[in-house]
Amino acid sequence: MRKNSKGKIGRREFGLAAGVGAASLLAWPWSALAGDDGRIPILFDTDIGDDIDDAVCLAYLLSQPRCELLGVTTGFGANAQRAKMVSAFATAAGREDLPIHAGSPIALNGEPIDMSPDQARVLSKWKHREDFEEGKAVEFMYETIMSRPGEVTLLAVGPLTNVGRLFKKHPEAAGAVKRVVLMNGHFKAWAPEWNAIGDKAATRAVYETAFPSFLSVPKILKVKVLHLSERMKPI
Ligand SMILES: [Ca+2]
Repeated sequence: MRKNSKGKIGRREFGLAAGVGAASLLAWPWSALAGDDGRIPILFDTDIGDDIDDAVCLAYLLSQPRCELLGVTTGFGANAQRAKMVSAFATAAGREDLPIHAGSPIALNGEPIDMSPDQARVLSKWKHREDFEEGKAVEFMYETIMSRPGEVTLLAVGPLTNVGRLFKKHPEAAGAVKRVVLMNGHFKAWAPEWNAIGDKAATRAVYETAFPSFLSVPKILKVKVLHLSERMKPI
């Protein structure tokens, strides 16, 4: 369990924050983001495997009929393991076809990311793919965005290594996304936020990039959107 300067942070707190990110995306500006078929095309970038939040978010996206989940990318170390966990969710949801790609385990400043996902210990109990190779996420993100210019919403709920690499390597992709939505930052002075400091260079790269539309959901917002819990019940 991660800690900040205020002490231990509960799993429910993290889970709710992730749900907020997804639910905010799908509930709030939906009509403006949806395609002709009424669904929102989404690329989901995650560091699933530590706290429960990203798993809640992924389950929500897989179960939400208004979401056209184009693919999932994993980051923040042990990324093939994290991709296997995404695969376990996708398989359980009947989405064996879901494109899943593992990111590079190297932060944008060149330092290796040494994080291993606690939840990988239960992988043996769940059917999943094994054929994941790290370092494939960015090109998949780029090709997906450029194949549908002006349509794709990129949702990231972990440290921004993959997202930062994407827009550093392919700056033209920044103008081709529909919207970038992050669960990132506090926007208060009391403590740094995990996703923001997980790869500081990548965070800087993303916040310095201009997008057609950009939303960063701060963790503190979770306390203001408890009413959205109704939307989480189908999970
Ligand atoms: Ca996360």
